[in-house]
Amino acid sequence: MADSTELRRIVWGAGTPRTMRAHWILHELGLSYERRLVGPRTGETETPEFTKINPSQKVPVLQEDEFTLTESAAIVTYLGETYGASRGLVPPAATKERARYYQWCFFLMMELDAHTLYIIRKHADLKEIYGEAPNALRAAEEGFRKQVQVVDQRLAARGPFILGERFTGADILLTTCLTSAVRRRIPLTDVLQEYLKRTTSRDAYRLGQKANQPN
Ligand SMILES: N[C@@H](CCC(=O)N[C@@H](CS)C(=O)NCC(=O)O)C(=O)O
Repeated sequence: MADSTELRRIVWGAGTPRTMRAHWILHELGLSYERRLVGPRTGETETPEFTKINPSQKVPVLQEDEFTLTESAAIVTYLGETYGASRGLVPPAATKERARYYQWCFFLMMELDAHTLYIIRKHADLKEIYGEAPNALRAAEEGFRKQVQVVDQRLAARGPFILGERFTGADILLTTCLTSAVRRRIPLTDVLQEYLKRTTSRDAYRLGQKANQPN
């Protein structure tokens, strides 16, 4: 584990499944950090101070001294690799296992998060802001149901976690996608519900959830 005792570490953002990913991995690693409870659509991500930190005006953001990192999957992978390699939170670089880790991370971020759940969130819950888009909504829901079957089959065949025996950063990404789906009342198979019970019963999940409270 890299020595992190001298670093000032800050997580910007709380209250969403994507910010949860940063809080959760930090609790898996037992690393101390400060929280800045900036919330989306509050105007707080649009201040000049925050825009300097993340020009895309989005959370989460991780800072370690002068180093600033955005994108929840990148934050999980960076922290997991830097401080959690001995626990296998991210498989070793330049191995087939790492390639498989990336495969699942990119799949989850594109197929379950950006292309589907985020579209559903924007054009259902937040339609007052982003507008109604029934066709996009239907396609997103269908897309989610289809792609989540791939995860279901993988877990049924090669679980208990998405890479097999070991819990990794990819499980943080998957769990937070599935909890979003549950919130949107998208039905999940028994395999996925069992998986969620397994990952959300971790102490670090509970602590991360507490830290992810917006106030
Ligand atoms: N791909 C980014 C997405 C980040 C993102 O969309 N964050 C939302 C909250 S979940 C946000 O900050 N939205 C602010 C806004 O759109 O005003 C990640 O995974 O970190």
